[in-house]
Amino acid sequence: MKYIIASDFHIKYTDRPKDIAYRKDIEGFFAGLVGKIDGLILAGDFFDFWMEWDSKIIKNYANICDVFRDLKNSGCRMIFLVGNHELWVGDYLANTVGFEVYRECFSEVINNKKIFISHGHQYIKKDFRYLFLKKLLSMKFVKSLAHRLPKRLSLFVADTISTVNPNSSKSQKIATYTHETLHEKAKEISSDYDLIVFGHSHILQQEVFDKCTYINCGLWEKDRAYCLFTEDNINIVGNKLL
Ligand SMILES: [Mn+2]
Repeated sequence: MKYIIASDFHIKYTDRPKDIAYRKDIEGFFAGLVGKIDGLILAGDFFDFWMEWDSKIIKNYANICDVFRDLKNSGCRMIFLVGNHELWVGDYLANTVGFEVYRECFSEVINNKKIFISHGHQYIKKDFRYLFLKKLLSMKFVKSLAHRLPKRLSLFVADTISTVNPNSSKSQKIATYTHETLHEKAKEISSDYDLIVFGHSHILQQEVFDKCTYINCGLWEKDRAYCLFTEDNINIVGNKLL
């Protein structure tokens, strides 16, 4: 069974030319996988911000959802791990696109290997910005207010909140801490698994602990890398190689 595991695409819904081009590129990448893979696992933060209103979604995410539906219809198993940028994922991706949606982690034996996949943000105890946002976004009145505001206004607020300057020294400190914490976590549970994949750190990594391979797919925009997982191979590859 040929599986692809990838994370942290952080696709934005905005109409900036750069964001439109990035979305198109990713739609093309996934369209190219139709009929070629048996499983797709998205390990979190595929969307930079997700919101849904009953059965409606952000319109600039409609194309990629169509591509995912084509993948699903081609017989591909679709698994979606919710990242910290997607806390408002509701039923749409499961009911309308056909993903199996997991909020914490996904673990199963596939290709005779025991795998453990998680976005990983829940293991980062000292990321106070995330903890604050999580608390705010889990409040019922915040969610209901956001859903009653005009769409454009809620989306503008969301875009402002979710945009972080990755070069600030504070961001870099959090990035290093995140990277080290996830590496430690993987090491700690490595004796129970053959493959562990986390996202969130945005730092591309592949390491073998005894018989367990730990992979972090990095940041798609920068690395364009995913984990290719078959009966006889586990590896990070660039998207040009499939
Ligand atoms: Mn994340």
